[in-house]
Amino acid sequence: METENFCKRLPKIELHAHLNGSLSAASLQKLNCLPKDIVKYQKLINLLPTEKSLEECFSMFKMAHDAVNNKQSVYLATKYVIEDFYNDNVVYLELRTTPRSEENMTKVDYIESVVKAIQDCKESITVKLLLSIDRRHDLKASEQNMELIINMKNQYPHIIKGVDFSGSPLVGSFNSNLFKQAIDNGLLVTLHCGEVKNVEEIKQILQFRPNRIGHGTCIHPNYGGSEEIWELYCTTNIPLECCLTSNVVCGTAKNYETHHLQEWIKNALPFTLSTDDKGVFGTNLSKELRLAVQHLNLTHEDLWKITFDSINYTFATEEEKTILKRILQEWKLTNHF
Ligand code: 6MZ
Repeated sequence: METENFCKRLPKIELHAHLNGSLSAASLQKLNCLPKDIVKYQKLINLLPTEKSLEECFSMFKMAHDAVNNKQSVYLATKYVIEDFYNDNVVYLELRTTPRSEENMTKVDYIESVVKAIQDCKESITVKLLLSIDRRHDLKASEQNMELIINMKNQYPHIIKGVDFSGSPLVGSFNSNLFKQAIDNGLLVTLHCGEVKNVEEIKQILQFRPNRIGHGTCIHPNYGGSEEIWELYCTTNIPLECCLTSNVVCGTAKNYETHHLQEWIKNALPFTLSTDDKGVFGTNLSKELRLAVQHLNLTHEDLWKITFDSINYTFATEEEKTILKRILQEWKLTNHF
């Protein structure tokens, strides 16, 4: 089977997707996003990677936030994003989003609209929700958000599975006590870690031992980290959510060939391939897998194994994991690769 076809048809696992960054231009159009904003969005997607910076990428989220600002649009946005992943043969999706209040919508309304769209999802795809704590918020606001997240998790324990720590890595700081509360209340934790150089914070995050980390760009000494934090990371066995295109487009990785994932591959460390913000970065999971074959010399067998192993890193139940493993095994048998 040729690579494009293989990557498209493989039943895939997506563990790092931000809801509002995952909206395609077509979905934004359906959500009545202003035409001038859509043009800007598409132009940004088409710029050469080096022309963009992390800050420019972050300005893109405002467009989606302006269009997704009431219960109905949050519901629809979630549905569109799930449909896109389903159409790309993603069988298990962890969607993450930052609870947001707007003029006619409380944070509870926001979360409930996302949950409802997940519950109403008819396609054969399993979707779980992770709620994000934004780095921009101060400790008091983050504590209030964490309290809300814990309350909502208690209401929807089969859907809300975890907490994420995200937002511009250029602001804010990590607070371990805050996330300890999440763990104490039965939530799993994934933390954006080392998207930019910040040895001290990376050390704090690794010592906290989250269930997964996102990006991990600047941990290895050759990529702006240090021997100490790399060695620490290697002892933890924490799976990395790797977002190739996001890192290249944001300029935090120079290119695909020299991407820091090479260190994970070389040292047989656990990782999963993800899209991050497929709308903003004009990608999808099939494409991310293809890029790993093209630029990082992974084989089809490697992709199958990475996907299969990713099942163990999900926040799904053991029963759900068993079903997903069966899907992958059956697919391998029927496709003889
Ligand atoms: C860190 C990111 C991100 O939450 O409104 N977000 N945080 N690093 C990244 N790498 C590029 N990409 C997205 O989705 C958009 C929000 O996700 C976070 C940012 O806080 C952004 O505002 P939601 O659904």
